[in-house]
Amino acid sequence: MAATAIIAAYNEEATLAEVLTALSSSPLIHEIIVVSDGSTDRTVEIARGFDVTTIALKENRGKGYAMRVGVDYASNDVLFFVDGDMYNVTQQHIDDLMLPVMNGECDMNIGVRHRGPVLDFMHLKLKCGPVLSGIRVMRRKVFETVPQQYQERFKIEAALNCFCAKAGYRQRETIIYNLGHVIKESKRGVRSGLLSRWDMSREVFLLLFDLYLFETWRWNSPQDEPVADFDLFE
Ligand SMILES: Nc1nc2c(ncn2[C@@H]2O[C@H](COP(=O)(O)OP(=O)(O)OP(=O)(O)O)[C@@H](O)[C@H]2O)c(=O)[nH]1
Ligand SMILES: [Mg+2]
Repeated sequence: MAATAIIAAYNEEATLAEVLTALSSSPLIHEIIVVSDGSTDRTVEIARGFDVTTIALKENRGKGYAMRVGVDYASNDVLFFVDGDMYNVTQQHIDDLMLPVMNGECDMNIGVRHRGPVLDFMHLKLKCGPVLSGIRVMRRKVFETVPQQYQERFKIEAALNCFCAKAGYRQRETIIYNLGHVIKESKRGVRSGLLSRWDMSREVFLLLFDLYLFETWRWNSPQDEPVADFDLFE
């Protein structure tokens, strides 16, 4: 099975090169697509320095939309979504995430950063809170089960978990050790980072009611969205 790595990146100039270096060295990854989500820093320039497809959205459209654009351009059945703000990405991390899907053991494998034995146990075994990590590998059919109205901003991960389960596809979580990432408060400053974290948390919290209680997708058909304007560098 061939695989495409998709990085939806919004102003990730500090870490993107390291992520792309690691992905480019993996024999499991056959294509890499960077979707710059209206970045205003050097994200596009950095991506263009690698042998990858770069899609530069002219306006910021949110993470889920950027991922969807990446999926539309991907040529392969296995999709590896990677956040652009990680560091210390090793070949072992990539193998641990990719191989269960490539070997047909599951349809979606979510990479969960190790946070100590107690927190890992509460999160993954006792199911305290949703698993919202953005680093995940899946078959294309899993992404396509998500109704379009949930393929937006930070809704996408919670929606993938929900619709993957509803469709009966097999989902797995894999703990990843020693993977660093830069949090919003460091990237954007404390005030703006905290505001953005609040927005993201509120969006996901409200969404969980919709997904598991109100199920509004059953009667609300998606609105037509304006198609994003972008530059494509292949
Ligand atoms: N914040 C944000 N991230 C985006 C957007 N579009 C794409 N992304 C990318 O989505 C990934 C995750 O975004 P983050 O803001 O780091 O969210 P997070 O990792 O859940 O939260 P942190 O704990 O702050 O790291 C990164 O690779 C971003 O570059 C956007 O509009 N806003
Ligand atoms: Mg992050």
